Amino acid sequence: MLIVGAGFSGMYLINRLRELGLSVQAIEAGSNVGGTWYWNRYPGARVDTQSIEYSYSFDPDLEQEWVWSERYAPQSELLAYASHVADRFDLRRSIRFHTRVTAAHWQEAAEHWLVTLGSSETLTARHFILATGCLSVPTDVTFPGIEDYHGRIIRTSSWPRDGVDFAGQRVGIIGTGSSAIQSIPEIAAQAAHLTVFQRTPNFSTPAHNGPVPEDEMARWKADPRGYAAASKASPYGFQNEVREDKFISSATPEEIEAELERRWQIGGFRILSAFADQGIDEHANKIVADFIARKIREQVKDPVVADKLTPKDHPFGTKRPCVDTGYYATYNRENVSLIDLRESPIEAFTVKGIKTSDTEFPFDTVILATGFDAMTGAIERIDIRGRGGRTIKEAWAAGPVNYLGLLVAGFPNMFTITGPGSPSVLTNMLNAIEQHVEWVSDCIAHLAASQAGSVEASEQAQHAWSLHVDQTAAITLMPRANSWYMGANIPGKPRRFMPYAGGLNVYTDICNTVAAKGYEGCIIR
Ligand code: FAD
Ligand code: N01
Repeated sequence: MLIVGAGFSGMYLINRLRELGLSVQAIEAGSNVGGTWYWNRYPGARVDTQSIEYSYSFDPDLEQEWVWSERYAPQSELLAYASHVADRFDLRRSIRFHTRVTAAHWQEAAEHWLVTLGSSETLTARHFILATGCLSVPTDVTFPGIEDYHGRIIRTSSWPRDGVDFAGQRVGIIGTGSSAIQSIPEIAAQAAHLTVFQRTPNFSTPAHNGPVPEDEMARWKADPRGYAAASKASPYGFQNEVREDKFISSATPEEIEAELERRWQIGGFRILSAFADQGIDEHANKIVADFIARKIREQVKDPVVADKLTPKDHPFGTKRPCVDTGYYATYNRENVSLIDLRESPIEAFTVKGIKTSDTEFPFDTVILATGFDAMTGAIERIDIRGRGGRTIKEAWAAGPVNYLGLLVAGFPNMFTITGPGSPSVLTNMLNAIEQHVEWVSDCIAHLAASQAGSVEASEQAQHAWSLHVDQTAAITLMPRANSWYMGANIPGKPRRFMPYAGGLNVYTDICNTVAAKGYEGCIIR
């Protein structure tokens, strides 16, 4: 059993598969567990899903012994949690760190995978499980002249482990996604000057971080199992007061305003599910977007800057919304400036800094908060070859296709955890991970019990599922944005809405039904 990755997916897989009595080996490129929380150490990095929900719930004792200090835990605490879980379940003895999986070739006769580590070492494994993360490979964005720049360049996604002292520095940051929106207020508070290079503004709502709210904590304490179950049984994998019965089209302006304001005051993602039609109806969505635009104007003193920070090219929720602590107010600081790259694009890096079409900016440090080759990036960077030597890149040339986001036709005994075609990044990932790990483990146990050598998706099941994923996305406004969900942030990447937009609850029911029907749609030999 070979697992690639030792983030929260790989860690739970090790534990679960060991419980089945299977021999497990995980391979991790980093030097420790934690995945996302091991790599992304930029200032301000924290979850934007409430920590009491963004936790494992497979072990009641673990649940009780770990107490989160804040509603949205910081990266350091998330990494400490990952480390605690690794110690508690003795996971590290099954993980080989500092090692990258570079290739995996299915061996037809032997019915196993031949897996290459680094440049030459090989291992064999009957099952090959990709727990490689949806947001683990940074984009390889580059700029002319970047190699001539004499200052320091740092990516948010591989932040130096010993931190960075920005005191007295002139700092530039490229990007205004979640990573930038979390780090900008913190860097601005330290640096002499911070220049933000924005190509496209994003919607961001306030975190209102602090201790876990008392009513929420009381509900969790009264029934932690029930609390976790309720999160898992919701479309987002966290409790967000999803209103499937309340429509903007039939509400009065006063009702809409009151509801949006109430949710804004709670903070986080709460405003994402205020009305059932905001994600599917352009007019309804515009009302929510206008409400947020007004909130941006209220926070930013300079109306020109506020206007530049207001998204106009995509409906709210169609790119992953950001959650911030003081992001917009940061632009009221004397030492922060916003450069709109639509008005003055970056032409090149120079020895001293960055040159746009009208100005040269000298910087001591430039931060690239330029995002990830999401969902397929880490998988396609491995030379994976299935039946007949067909590569995963060939199979996914027109965008990722698979069955349930878990199995790919022609790639036997290969599973993807929170891969494309599953709810994954549209949900609280901890719950999406637990659901996938449990389904995969049960499937492997089923194979063992029936003495079968392999499982893979049938072409028909894969086709039907991929069509369902496309059709579900098409009901929503999601495909309208140039988002990483669509692969639009990577030049040449096929445009296909990658996650499954049907909700974690609906998806879990489908997966359970498939399993109950003897893994319907799978070829088991
Ligand atoms: P990862 O944590 O990405 O771990 C994958 C691991 O696989 C990595 O350690 C990587 O080094 C390793 N790996 C990949 N390829 C190879 C290879 N070829 N060989 C060896 N090792 C390899 N989700 C939420 O639900 N809520 C949040 O608030 C949230 N916040 C986030 C904040 C940031 C900054 C980012 C980047 C993501 C966030 N996410 C959030 C998504 C987050 O990725 C998931 O919640 C979760 O941590 C994913 O766990 P994972 O184990 O599946 O993947
Ligand atoms: O990346 P992004 P991220 N020139 O892709 C810009 C999760 N996450 O790391 O939109 C100039 O969102 C790009 O501009 P544009 C979360 O799922 C969660 O911030 O392409 N700019 C954009 O502004 C999130 O969605 C948290 O026009 C360039 C930015 O870089 C996902 O990870 C925190 C450029 C990239 O934004 C990714 O977030 C962090 C170029 N050549 C991450 N190329 C939480 O809060 C790119 N950009 C929990």
